[in-house]
Amino acid sequence: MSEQKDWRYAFFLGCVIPNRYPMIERSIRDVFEELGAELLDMPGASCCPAPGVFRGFHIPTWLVIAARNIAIAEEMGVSTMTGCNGCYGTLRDAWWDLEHDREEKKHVNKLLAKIGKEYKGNFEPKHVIQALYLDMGKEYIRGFIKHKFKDLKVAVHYGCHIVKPSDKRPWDGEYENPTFLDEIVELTGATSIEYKEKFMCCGAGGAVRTAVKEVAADFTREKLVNMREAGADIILNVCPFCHLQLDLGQLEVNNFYKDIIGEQFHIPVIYITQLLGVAMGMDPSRLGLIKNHDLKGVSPFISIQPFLDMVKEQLI
Ligand code: 9S8
Ligand code: 9S8
Ligand code: COM
Repeated sequence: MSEQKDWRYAFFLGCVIPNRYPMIERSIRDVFEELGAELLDMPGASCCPAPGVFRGFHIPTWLVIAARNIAIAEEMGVSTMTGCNGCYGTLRDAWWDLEHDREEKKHVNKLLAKIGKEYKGNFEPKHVIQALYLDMGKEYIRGFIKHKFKDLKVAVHYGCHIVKPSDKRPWDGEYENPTFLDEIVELTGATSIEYKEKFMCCGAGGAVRTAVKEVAADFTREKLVNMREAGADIILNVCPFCHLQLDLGQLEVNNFYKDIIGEQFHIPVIYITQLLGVAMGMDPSRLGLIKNHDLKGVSPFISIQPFLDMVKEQLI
C-alpha cells in the first residue's frame, strides 16, 4: 500500500463502458475522486484491442495497437487504469510481453515511430480493482465507508482476464482462489457468498458471445443457476463485458433456456464502484444506478430496483 497519495491514472475506457454502460464510467470517476485519486483522459485512445478477438487473429497487430495505447499514458507519466478485464488483459499482457522480448519491442517501436510515438514500458498497466486493492489498500478505503449493509448476499464474479495468466498478474501467482475482490466487497458489510464454479467464465469472452449467443448463454445459465441456488441478492463484477453478459444475458437465458431453468432470472447486476459508492454515502443516481425504463436495447436490462430498495432499507 502506498504511503503517499499519489494516485494519478490514465483512465482507459475501452469500448463497452462508453457504448453500453456509461453508468460504470460515472461510478468509477466519482468513487476515485472521492478517494483522492486523479483520473486523466486519454486523447486518441482506441480499442485496447480486445484480447479474445484481435490477439486471436493476429498477434503483431494486437501488440502494436496495445503499445500505442500504453504510450499515450506514458506521455502523461502515469499508468493506464481500466475498468475492463478484457482491456486489462490486453494492456497488461502486451506490456509484459514487450518487457520480456527486446526484439519485439524494437519492432513495435519501429512501427510506432511512423506515427511519431514511442513505447517505453515504464508504467505497469492497472485495473480499477488493482488500484483499489493494491495501491490504496483496504484500510485506506475502510475510512471512507459511511454505511454498512446489514444483510446483502453478493455473488462475486471475477471474470477470466483479471486473474489469468497468473504470471502476468499482480496477485502473487494466486489464481485458483483469489479473494481480493471479495475482501473489497465485504468492506461494505455485504457477504460474498460461496457458490459452485465461482471462477467459471461468464460465457461472453473470447468472441463467444459475438459468434454464438446460445453457447455464451449456456455458460451464463450455469453460473446463474449456481448463484441463485446460493441465495444471491445481486451479482457483482469488475468487467463491463461480463456485466453485459450477466445482465442482458439473463434475458437471453430466460428466452433460450426457459424450459430448463424453472423460474425466470432477474438478479440485479452491479459493478464494484457502484456498490462501494453507496456504502461511501454517495447518491445512487450519481453512481449511475438508474431505475428501469422501457427503452429497448438500453442498459440496464434487468431492473436494479431490488438493490436500490435494499440500499434504502439498509443504508439510509
Ligand atoms: S476495448 Fe474495444 S472491445 Fe473492449 S471493452 Fe474491454 S476489451 Fe478492450
Ligand atoms: S468477459 Fe469479462 S473477463 Fe471474460 S473471458 Fe471469461 S469472463 Fe466474462
Ligand atoms: C473479454 C474480452 S472481457 S475478450 O472477448 O476475451 O476479448
